[in-house]
Order: sequence, then C-alpha cells, then structure tokens
Amino acid sequence: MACLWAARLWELPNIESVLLLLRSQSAVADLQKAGGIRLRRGKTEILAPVQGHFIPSVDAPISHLLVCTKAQDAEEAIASVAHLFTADTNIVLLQNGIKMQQKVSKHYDKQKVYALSTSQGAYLQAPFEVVHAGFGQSYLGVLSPSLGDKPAQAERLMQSFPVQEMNIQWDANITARLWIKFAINCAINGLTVIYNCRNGELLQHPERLATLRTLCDEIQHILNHTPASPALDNLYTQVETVLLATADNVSSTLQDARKGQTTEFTQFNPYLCELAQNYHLTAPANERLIHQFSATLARMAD
Ligand code: KPL
Repeated sequence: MACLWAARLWELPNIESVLLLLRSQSAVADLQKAGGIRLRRGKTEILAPVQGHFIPSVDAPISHLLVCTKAQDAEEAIASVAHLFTADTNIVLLQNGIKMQQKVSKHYDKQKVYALSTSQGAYLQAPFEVVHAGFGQSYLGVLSPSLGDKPAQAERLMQSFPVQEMNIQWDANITARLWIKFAINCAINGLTVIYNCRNGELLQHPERLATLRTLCDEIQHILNHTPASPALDNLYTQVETVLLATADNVSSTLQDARKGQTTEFTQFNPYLCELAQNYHLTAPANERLIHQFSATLARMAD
C-alpha cells in the first residue's frame, strides 16, 4: 500500500515532495537501486522517482504522514517520527480495525488525524514494484474528536490526495465506516484462515455458513452494546454482500498467514472480546474462533 500511495502522490502536480520513511538502511539502498517505485496498472507503467529515508535520519518537519504499516505497528511507527510533527501536521491512517485509530486520534490531539478506508487492491511483484490490481473505492474522513467535519479543511486535504486515481470520496462519518468494516473483518478474516479458503467459499458449505451466521449474530450483539459503535442491523446481510463482491479474493489475513507473516487478526476478534468483557457480555463464538485461529496458525508453521 505504501508503494501504491507514494507513486500516486508523486504523480500529483501540486505535491512538493513525497518521501518513503523506511525502517532499514537496506530498504533505502534497494529503493535507490530501483531508481524509485515502479507502478503498473493494466498496460500502463510509470516509474516514480520517490526518495526513501531511513527513519532516524529524517529531520524535516512532516506536513502529511500517511501511515501504511499493519495496524499493530502503527503506534510505534508514528511515535518514531512524532518529534517532526507541528500543529499543522496531518496524520492519515490507512489500517484495518478501530482500536489503534481510537488511541492515535486521542493521543495526537495537537495534530489532525484522519482515516482512509480503501478497497483498492495492490500487490508487490518485487521490492518497490507494485501492481495496482483491483480498482476499488476509498473514503477519507476526520478521526480527531476535536476537529469536527469542516468542509474547508476537507477540501484542502482532498487537494493533496490523488482523488481520481484512487477514487477517493470524503466521508463525514469515517468512524462509523471503520466500525462497520471492523465488524465485517471480525466475521470474515479469521474464518478464511481456519477454513483456508477464498472469501466466497465461506458461503458454499453448510458448516462454514452456520459458523459465519453465529459469529455475525454475536459480533452484532456485542457492537450494539458498545456505545462508540454505530448500531448494526443485520450484519450477516452486509457480510454476505462483501463475500459475494470479493468471492475470489484471498483475505488479507489469509494472505499474511500463508506467507508466514504477522497478521492483523489481534486487531479484530481479540479486540471484540475485550469490548465484550468491558460491557459484561459473553463471546463464546469469538473465543472459539480465536482458539481455532491460533491452532491453525501453529499447524501452518509446522
Ligand atoms: O477487508 C478485507 C480483507 O481481506 O482484509 C475483506 C473485506 C475480507 C475483503 O477481502
């Protein structure tokens, strides 16, 4: 995602500079060797000569920080450059989940914190060679509780983003969108790992379907008792719509699990169980899922 966004931002005529903030010197060297980011979409290919910096060596103030790490790494990544923030810094979070987003928007109350929720699909075919594979929809909106939704500020921020190329719409209630996406990820992502299947295959077997329905009912029940969450009505129908629309996709969690990489799962059902506990609710279906998920990962690692 970082490569896709960096290349798309570099294409904008009004953007002064785009820097990739990298966590190792060797990544900086690899980017230099590649001459920038190669971005392919269909038959079109561009080379965006974006520069990379090793995080500890960055010393200029940051005007816009687009955070592209996994959800569980975002807080540490932001903290590593927080000394470069000013009161005008815009922090834009691109992660799944809702837990980290709530913490960051409260913690960085002197900056402006936004979230971007996107279904744009991309994958790396080599380091710094990205394919923009699925053209989806992106939503951008304010997370900072004190900022409110000011049209002028939205307009200004949208001008710094590749609105057309990434199909971005302003969302006056991005927090509600993140909660709903969180509920959908809680329903889908863990199960695709347990059954080792594409999204659409969750609908094709009676046992999977029954598990999915029970899980959806429990997630909806917990979120309807969580004051920060919007009220959910028939989560299963929304999940079914997403599963049909992304039937051939391998969920992000299953992709990570298959590569032996850390997944974002801790941000989904384990956080939902924390919420259940906070509101004195039981969560047997989610607890079972967490248990089966860990057992499946352990088997995959053997
Ligand atoms: O967001 C997704 C993910 O894979 O993380 C879903 C909605 C499950 C689509 O694949």
